[in-house]
Amino acid sequence: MRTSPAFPQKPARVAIKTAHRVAVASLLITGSTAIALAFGTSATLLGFALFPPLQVQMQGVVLQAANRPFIQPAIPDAWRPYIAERSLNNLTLRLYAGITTLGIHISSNTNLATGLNRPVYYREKGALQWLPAHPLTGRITKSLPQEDGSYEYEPLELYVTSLFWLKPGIVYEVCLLISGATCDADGNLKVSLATRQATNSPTPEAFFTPTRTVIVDPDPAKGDFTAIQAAVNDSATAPGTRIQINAGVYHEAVTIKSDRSGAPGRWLQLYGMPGAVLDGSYAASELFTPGSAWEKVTPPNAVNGDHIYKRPVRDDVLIGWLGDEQLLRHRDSDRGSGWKNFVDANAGEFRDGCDEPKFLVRRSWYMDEANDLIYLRWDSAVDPAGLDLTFSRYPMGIMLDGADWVWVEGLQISRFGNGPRTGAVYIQNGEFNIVRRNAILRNADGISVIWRERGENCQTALCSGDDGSSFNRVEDNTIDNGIPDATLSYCHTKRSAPFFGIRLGGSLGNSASGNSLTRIGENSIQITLAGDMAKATRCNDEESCRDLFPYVLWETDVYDNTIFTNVEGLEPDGAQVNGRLFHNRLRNVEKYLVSLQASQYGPTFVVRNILTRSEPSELLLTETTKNRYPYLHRYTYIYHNNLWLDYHSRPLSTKMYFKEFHLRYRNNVFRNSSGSVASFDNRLDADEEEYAGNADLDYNAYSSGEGSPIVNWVTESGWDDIRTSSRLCSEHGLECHGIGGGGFWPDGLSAPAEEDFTPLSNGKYLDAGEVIPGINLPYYGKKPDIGAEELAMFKRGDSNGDGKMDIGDSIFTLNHLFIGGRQPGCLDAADYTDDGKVNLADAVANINYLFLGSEVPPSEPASACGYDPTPDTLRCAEFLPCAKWE
Ligand SMILES: [Ca+2]
Ligand SMILES: [Ca+2]
Ligand SMILES: [Ca+2]
Ligand SMILES: [Ca+2]
Repeated sequence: MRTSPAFPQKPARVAIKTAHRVAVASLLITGSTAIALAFGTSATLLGFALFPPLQVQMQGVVLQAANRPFIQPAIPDAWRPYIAERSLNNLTLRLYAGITTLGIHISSNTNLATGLNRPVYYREKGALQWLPAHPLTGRITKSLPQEDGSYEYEPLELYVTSLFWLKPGIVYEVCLLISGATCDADGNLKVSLATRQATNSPTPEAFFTPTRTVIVDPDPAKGDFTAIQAAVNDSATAPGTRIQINAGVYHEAVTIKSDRSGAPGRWLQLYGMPGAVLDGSYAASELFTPGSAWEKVTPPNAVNGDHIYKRPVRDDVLIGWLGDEQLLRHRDSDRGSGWKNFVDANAGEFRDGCDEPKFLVRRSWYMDEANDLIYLRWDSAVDPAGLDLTFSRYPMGIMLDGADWVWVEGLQISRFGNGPRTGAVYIQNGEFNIVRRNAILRNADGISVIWRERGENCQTALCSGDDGSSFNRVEDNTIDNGIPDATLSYCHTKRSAPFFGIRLGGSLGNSASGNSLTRIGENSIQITLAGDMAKATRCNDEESCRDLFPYVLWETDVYDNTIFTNVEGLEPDGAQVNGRLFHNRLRNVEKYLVSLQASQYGPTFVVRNILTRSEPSELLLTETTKNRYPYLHRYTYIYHNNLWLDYHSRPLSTKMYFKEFHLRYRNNVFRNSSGSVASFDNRLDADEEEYAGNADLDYNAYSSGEGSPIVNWVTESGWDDIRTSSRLCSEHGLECHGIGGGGFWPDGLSAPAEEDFTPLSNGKYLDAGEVIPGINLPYYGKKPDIGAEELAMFKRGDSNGDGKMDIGDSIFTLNHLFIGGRQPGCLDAADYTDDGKVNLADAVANINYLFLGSEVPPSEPASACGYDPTPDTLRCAEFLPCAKWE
């Protein structure tokens, strides 16, 4: 029987690792009589919120722990617990903390079904009015494959999955409407929770003080160990140990298994000092068979001008480099069938949109595993003996196999990837691990966080870990796979090798934030269960399709990443619930900026991302091979993104081949300088009785080239080019509040060419959006602005944004200017003199006015909330005293 780390199952049937089950409230109630709830703190939630990059920390209470005790750390005074105030018969409520959000999942296997398809409301504690949380209800029906090949269907489980952005420092009440029409009626389920300001949080380093430090140094005289693995393996290496890795190149692959785990709050830390390099290279001189030489070969069907050389090797290798650039391996190297295609590019088919056969990649190579030969193809006559070739000896640089509480920081990790599952860092079935501030350069894959089931898909050596792979953090790393510009295209790299930047395929609460990714080759950041897509292609009927996705990923956050000069951007394919991709910047991504294809559950949120490219590119949503995934249920929400492109034939592409399909766009900016902005393909599959639904678009802004359609509406009867949002509204009921269309109007944003998408206070984007509870609160002015940025109102002089002007504002400004203090959330507010600069003069003018008799008040707006009347390069992103929360 399979196990699932995150999917709720009947406890009697499943042995699961429960440490990651956060703030689980299993509310087992008979009639109206509440049984005692066991309150305790959740170590797991605490761990996840350790160093909040945004605004919120949360502290939870486990209402009922499952079959393992939770570790209970001390509760900081300012934190308050979740409290369940009402409960229901045989109902399970889960509160899953995201970064700034709270996901709520409610399931029941009883006949409460009719009571569960209900909205969730929230409010600040003490407020009179309940606000609807994100208006979403989801349903998941699940089957479990049995050992004899049959399926056992669980009773219908219904989920309410809800979401809202949390405001810091506030206690919220959350209400699930069960009984009656309002939350105040008796019988509803209520929970309260507290959030905490992040600004007073300690730095990450402060969360961990090593109890013991050992030194790894290439020079035995300078350290305790000369190899990292030896330090890990040492019997004295206990939780809380920092393994300090001094400068030097370490030629090894490091494996950390569960028996070397850290402990809650006491990580096992691999801490690289400047110059510490973990290197997985296999020098050509080591790899080639001794005494051998390159030999030029001329296959009869070789492409004209190709120069092909071969040489015997002592080992199979799959990833190679020429200098610092990755040399694309022929895609069929490890399948034994590609020789013909390697030498005869004309035999290859053309991919869509590719102007070369997909198999033709100059400067590529082929591994003949059966005969231990490497073939090198060059586009000119070179002597390969003179090339600076290296290959990867190991699949993974640092493998966490079931290990928890391991922290990897400060290392350069390079030239790993020799195998089907690869990565500079590979976390498998591990929890609370942190991979932070590393330079992940020239590997096949960057960082993988995966959960791997035991059984047929598990290679024995890699399956020793626990179930579950949760609450791992991948942050502030630099990842560069070294794909050379000449081959950095979808036509060349797709399936040439597994090139991922970051792959989040773990169980619950994994995140990737603040990473910088370039020259990746395929998905920059992917959210998926390993094997999802490959399995889905074999999904031919409802029963087998359900079998393919028995596991789900909960609460995966991808935010504040920078992705530039890549083939593909974000790819949330898979079986996630509450996959959230927000505040990312993607620039110059060649093919798919955001690609959503197969997804069983949803919701997936794509919020406030900025996507730019001056050459063909697209935000591709939900295109699939016809009828490939007909049984997937999905909820996708596209809010407040800027898609700013210069020509592509289908920048925003949507096809609808889903049985249940819920796709909603709100408050986005879609711009294409020429050509259509979007295509919506409504053609029915031949064997589909009906297509699944419709995209729901409203309050979006369109601009396109003069005379270009804003939307291609595609049906069996052909393409309809729709050039105005009013026609979208009148004919399809879409975009009845949309703006734009029929022309190219880049005005209204500060400086799009410089990627400054701040709305102008007199532009079309200001206050043109729709309030989406839980998503775009707070906002400023009359309504939320359209696009990724909201222009904040402010009162000048209140530099620290606390609602009053006093000496604290000068101090705050001076701290920022001279001792590295936090930048004001609203720089315009700190610009007392409104000269477009924040400097000493502003602090001095403030002090003069407050204390020294100066009669020069701050420039307007100062007496009331307002926008900056004088345009400048300062930005006002946040000024809470002027914010609206409902
Ligand atoms: Ca606004
Ligand atoms: Ca102030
Ligand atoms: Ca100034
Ligand atoms: Ca100004």
